[in-house]
Amino acid sequence: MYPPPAPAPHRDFISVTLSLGESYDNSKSRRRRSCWRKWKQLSRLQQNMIIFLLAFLILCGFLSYIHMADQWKALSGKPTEERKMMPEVPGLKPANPPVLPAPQKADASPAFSKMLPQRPRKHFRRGPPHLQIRAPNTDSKAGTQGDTKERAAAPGDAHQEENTQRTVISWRGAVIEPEQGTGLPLRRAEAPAKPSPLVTRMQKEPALLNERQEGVIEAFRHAWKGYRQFAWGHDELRPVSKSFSEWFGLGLTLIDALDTMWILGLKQEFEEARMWVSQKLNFKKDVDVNLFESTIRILGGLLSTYHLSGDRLFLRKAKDFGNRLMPAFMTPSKIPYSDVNIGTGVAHPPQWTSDSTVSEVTSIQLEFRELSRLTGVKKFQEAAEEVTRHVHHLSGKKDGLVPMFINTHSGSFTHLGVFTLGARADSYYEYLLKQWIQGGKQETQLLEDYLAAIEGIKTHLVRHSEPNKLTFIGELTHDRFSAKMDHLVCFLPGTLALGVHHGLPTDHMELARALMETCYQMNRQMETGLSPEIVHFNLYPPTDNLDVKVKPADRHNLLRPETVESLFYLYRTTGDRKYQDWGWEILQSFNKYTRVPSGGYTSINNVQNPHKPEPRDKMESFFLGETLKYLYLLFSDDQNLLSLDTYVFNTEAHPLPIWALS
Ligand code: DMJ
Repeated sequence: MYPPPAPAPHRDFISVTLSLGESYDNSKSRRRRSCWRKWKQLSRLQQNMIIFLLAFLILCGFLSYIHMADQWKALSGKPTEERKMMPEVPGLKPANPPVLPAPQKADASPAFSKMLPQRPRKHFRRGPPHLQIRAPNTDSKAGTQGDTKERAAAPGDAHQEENTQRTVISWRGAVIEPEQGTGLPLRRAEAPAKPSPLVTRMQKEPALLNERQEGVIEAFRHAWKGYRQFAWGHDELRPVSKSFSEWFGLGLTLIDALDTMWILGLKQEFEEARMWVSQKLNFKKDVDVNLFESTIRILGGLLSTYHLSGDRLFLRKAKDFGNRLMPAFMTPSKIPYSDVNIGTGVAHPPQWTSDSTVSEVTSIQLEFRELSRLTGVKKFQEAAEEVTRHVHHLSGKKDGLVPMFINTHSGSFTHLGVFTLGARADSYYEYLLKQWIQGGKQETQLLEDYLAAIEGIKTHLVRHSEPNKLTFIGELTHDRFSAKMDHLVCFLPGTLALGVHHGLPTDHMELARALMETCYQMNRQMETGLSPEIVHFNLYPPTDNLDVKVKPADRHNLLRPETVESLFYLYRTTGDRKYQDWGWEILQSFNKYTRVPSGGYTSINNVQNPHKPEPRDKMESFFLGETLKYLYLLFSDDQNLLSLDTYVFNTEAHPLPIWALS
C-alpha cells in the first residue's frame, strides 16, 4: 500500500509567460488575470509587506516633490539684487550654490562663547598678502551711484538713514540684513545734532593760515603728488622707485589721508579721493588684513571723514568694513585673532603662535564703539568691549602695567614679566584714557585702569639719564630694568597732557613736560634732527656728553608721528610756543632728509648720517594720516580747530566725536 500522497508544499513562484503573436487586448487581459492569480498565491504577510512598501514609496515621492517645488519657487522668485551679491569665488559659476558657511552673528548666538577657533589657512603669513586682483565689483551702491553726492543733513541723521535704507550685506556666501530694529549701543550717546563746524568750513573761504601751516600744506601736496602719480589707489608710495607697495590692497594711504585733506582745506584733492572711494574701493576681496592696523587706519579714517564731511558714503563703507572684521572676534576666549580675511571671513592668529598682541586687541574700541553708535548695531561695541572687560580682570599685570601678549584660546596673558610702553603695549594705555573721554567720562573702570597704569609707569619704568638728567621710560624684563625706549613711547607725553586737560592729576603734566623734552632730544641729538626707531639712554655718565645711544639696527626713521603728536597736545594744553618751534624744526628735517624730488617722502635707514641717510623707499600711510595732520594742528592757534573738548583722536590721528550724554 502506498501512503496517501502528501499535500503539495506551498511554494512561492513567479511564472513568466511569453505570449508571442497575441493581440494587445488579449495579452492585457491575460496579464491582468495572471497578476491577480499571483497576488492570490502570496501569503498574507507577503501581501502586507508589499502594500507597506508601496505606501512608503508614495509618501517619499510626495515629500520630495514638495521640497523641490519650494526650491524652484525660491530660485525663480529671488530678487536679482540678492543674487548679484553672492560672493565672487574664482572659478565658481554663478549658478553654483554658495560654498562658504553662513556668518556667525556675534550678538545673536549664545553659543558665541563656545565658538571653536576658525581653522587658520595654511598659507597665511605676515606682511603684504598675495592679492587676487579682480575687476571692480558692481555691487557697491556707492559705486553705481558714481559721483552722486550724498551729503547728510547731519551726522545724527545717519542712524535713521541706515535704518530706512536697510542695505543688504553679502557676507561669506550668505546674504544678511543689517541688525533688525534699532538696538542701541550699551551706552547711548547723542551724535552731534549738526555736522562738525568743519563740515561747512571747506565750502567757505579758506581760513587765514600762518606760514608754518602753509609749510605743512606744501609738504602734504608734495607727498600727495608722488602718491597720485605713482601709487594711486594702492597702499603705499615707494617714492624713490616711483612705484607702490601693497599691504592689504585697499588704498591705505588714500583712506588714511582723507580727513587730513579735509582739515587742511585741500578740496580738489579730497574730491578726487572721494571719487575713488565711491567708485573703486571694494571690500569684497579675498585678502587678509590685520585687525588692528585696518581698524585704526581704514575704519577710523572712514568714520572721521564721515563726521567731518557729513557724507554718508563714508559711513556706509565703514559699516561694510566693520562687518567684515567681525569674524576676528570668534575665538574661544573672545580675544580677537590678529588677522581676518575680509572676503572669506576666515580669521586666524599669526602662523607661529595663537597669541595676539595686547595693544592690538585693546586699541580698536574707539572705532567699534563709534560704529555701533552711528549705526545702532550693537555687535561692534559689544565685541570690542568684551575684550576691555576681560583684560580688566586679568591677572599677570604689575601695578597696572600689562604684558605684551594674550592668548586667544585661554584668554590669559603670555610671556609674563615683560613690561614696555613701546611696541605691543603702547596704545593699550592710550585707549584706556581715550575711551573714558569718548564715553563722556562715565566709565570709571577705564579711568581706574589708566590711573593705576600711570602710577605703575612712575614706579617701575621712569628713570633719568646721564649727563643731562632726561626723564625717560625704560622697559622691565623679569624685574631687570633696561634703558631702552622706542620712539613709539613718545605718544605718552601727549596722552598725559590730554588726561590733565580732562581733569586728571596735575602731576601727570610734570611727567608729560619732562618726557616731551626727552622726545625732542631724541630728535635733536641726531645728526639729521630726526629720531631713530629705538634709543638707549645712559644711566651712567658717558664720555661723549650725549644722553642717547643708538644701535646700528635701530637707526631708521619711518616718518612716525609720535613726537609731533605729543607736541600738538603739549602746545594745546600749555600754550608754550617752544613746542611749535620744536615741531617746525622737525618738519624742516623731514624736508631736508626725507623729501624725494619727484614727489613723496621716504623713510630712511640712518638718522645719524646726514650725508647718507639711505632712503628706504617707502612712505608709510601714517605720514599723511598722522604726522602732517598733527604738525598742521600744532601750528594752528585756533583752539577750536578740532577742539579737545569735542573730539578724541584715535591712535591713527582720526578725530572722533566725544559723546555728549543725553
Ligand atoms: C600708527 O599706525 C599708530 O600711531 C599706531 O598707534 C602706532 N604706529 C603707527 C605710527 O607710528
